[in-house]
Amino acid sequence: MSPPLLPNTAFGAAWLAPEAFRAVGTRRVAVFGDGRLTETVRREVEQACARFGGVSVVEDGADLILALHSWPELPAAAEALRDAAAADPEGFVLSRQREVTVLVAGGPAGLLYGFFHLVRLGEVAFSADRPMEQHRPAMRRRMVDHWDNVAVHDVMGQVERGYSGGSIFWADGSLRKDLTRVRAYGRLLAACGVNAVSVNNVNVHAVEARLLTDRLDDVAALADQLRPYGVRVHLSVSFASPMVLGGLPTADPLDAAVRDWWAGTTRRVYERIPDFGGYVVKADSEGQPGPFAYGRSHADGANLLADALAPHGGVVHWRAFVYNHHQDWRDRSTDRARAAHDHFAPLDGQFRDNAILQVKHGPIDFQTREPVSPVLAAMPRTRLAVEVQATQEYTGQQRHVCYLAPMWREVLDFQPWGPGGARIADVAGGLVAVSNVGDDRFWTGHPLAQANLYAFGRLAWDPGLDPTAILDEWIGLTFPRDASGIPERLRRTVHELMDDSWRTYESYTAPLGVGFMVSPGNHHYGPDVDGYEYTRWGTYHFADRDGIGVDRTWATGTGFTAQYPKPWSGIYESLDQCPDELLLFFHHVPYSHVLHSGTTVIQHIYDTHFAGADRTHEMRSRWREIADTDLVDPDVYARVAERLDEQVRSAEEWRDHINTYFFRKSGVPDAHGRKIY
Ligand code: GCW
Repeated sequence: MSPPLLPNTAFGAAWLAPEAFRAVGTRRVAVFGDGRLTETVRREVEQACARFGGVSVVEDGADLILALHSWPELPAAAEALRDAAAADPEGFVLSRQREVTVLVAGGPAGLLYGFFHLVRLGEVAFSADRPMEQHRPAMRRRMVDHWDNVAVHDVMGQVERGYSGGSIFWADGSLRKDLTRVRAYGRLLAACGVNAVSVNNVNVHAVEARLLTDRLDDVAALADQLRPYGVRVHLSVSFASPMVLGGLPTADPLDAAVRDWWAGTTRRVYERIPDFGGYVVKADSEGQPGPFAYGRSHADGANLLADALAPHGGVVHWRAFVYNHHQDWRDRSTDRARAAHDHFAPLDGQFRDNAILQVKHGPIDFQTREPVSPVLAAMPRTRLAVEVQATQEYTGQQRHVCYLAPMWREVLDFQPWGPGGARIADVAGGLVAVSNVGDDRFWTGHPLAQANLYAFGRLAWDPGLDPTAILDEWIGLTFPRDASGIPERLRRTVHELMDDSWRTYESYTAPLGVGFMVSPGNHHYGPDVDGYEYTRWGTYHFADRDGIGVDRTWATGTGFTAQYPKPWSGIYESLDQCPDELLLFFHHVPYSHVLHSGTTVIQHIYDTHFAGADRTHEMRSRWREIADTDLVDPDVYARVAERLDEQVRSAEEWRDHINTYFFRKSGVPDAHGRKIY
């Protein structure tokens, strides 16, 4: 039996709690425009007004005007903003004009985003002295990728690396019969600015491969639900599709029959779904088929699909996650961190305009702390998207509180060419998150993990936003409140739990950027210091009795540091300059090595692990303090409380494994004599 289709608690409304619509819903609102998305906005306005006593009016007497800049007869108050609004079809201008709050959008999508911006602002949007604001998205492509399987697959379950139950799209091997929740999802995505979704796993199994051809109706049904919120549907496709679906003897990207097959298949997709977004491809990666089998490059592979999509306005997201997953751990010359740059940097300039190279934010694999991938600085003539994981595969699997916006903000702020140069946010035109939602009644397993998806969308829209401010927005939109707003005490509690939770998580898990130390057999949850050490996956820490870390310098190591432009190649190369938090990613050092912070590596490991585990106790205490209040729904309270118990248990387990392991390796006692086993 599939779990309930609609979230059955107040929290199921996520960041569109009905109460959040009060400010708009008490106004007299006039909407000028037509088309599908404008109709969506009209319906939203009507719904809000029906709840809070506002009315939908024509121009006269309006205290809120929402308008498309292209509307021929704009009221005078909106006319003044027409030109400014024209700049971007997804953007909008908001201003107080003649005592009316006026929002004029550059296009239908802008109207929708503008409407949700008003909801976010609440009453302050109507204050008399509010200066004019102009908004447009920094990133054109703001996408959520689902690793959802149509059918349940082996040990991964239905959603690969999913910690929120089953898929919201698929159940029991078919499309869900009731898609109400998909529509609610589209609405949530629009409200944080996301405009694209891919609906199946990048590891494409046999059943899912057929979505492209004979199960296209299912994809069309999903597109129908998401279209009213401006979200375009994409499919993950298998590079071997011409063989497995088309019966051809090859999938060679330069073969004429293969090219025809993709062109014809793609044409049929667009006949069925005219606004289909395009494809996502994981090729030559962890067993997925790809162009290497034919001696072709990844540019050949990506361009094959780009050419099929181009006549219809679609794009291909081609993933750069290509590495040898059959490495011999004894082979010290191979470095997985180098792989994406080695494969892709030489291809810069060879990709079509509608091919987007989708690059994981770090060179390895979504670890808690990694340097920014050097690929992002090496391909100025290629369209790039940065991929992050909202699903918490390596950051606590939605059992731990781990607010990821501070990490993502650091990635987006990184200046590969040094201070004053461009940031990652300037060189990437897209941000993609692996989804963290499922059919769980709170959407994300851990109720507080909703904030990660919300923050993702907001950062893709504006990478300059402050993570704490985003969290504040999320709190304001999510928790129940009365007319005077969210109680201050609740706000404070949630901030105390979440603001620094990423750094807290980092402090009790693998130290100083070395990564992994998780169990391959336990789905990457919990500590297993040597879990990956003698495997084929290329993720090693090389701890011995004297020291730890991976020498990635060009002087004595794998040469990975040389993949960065200056000044970072030099900074990472230098033991003196390398930032502490990435030290073991770039260098193998003795336990006695003194960090910039003044402590030795071994003492740092002990200190951070004791402090991190202690911090989880504090987090739990903060939450327990609101137990007997009515600040949160009891169901939400209980779920968070239960997960915090697990976080405390797990953080102590991490602490004791890591500390004991390094004490036994190094023989160096803790300077403060704390308990190590
Ligand atoms: O982090 C790893 C995951 C795999 C995933 C892969 C990828 C979808 O452990 O489950 O496969 O990354 O990004 O393709």
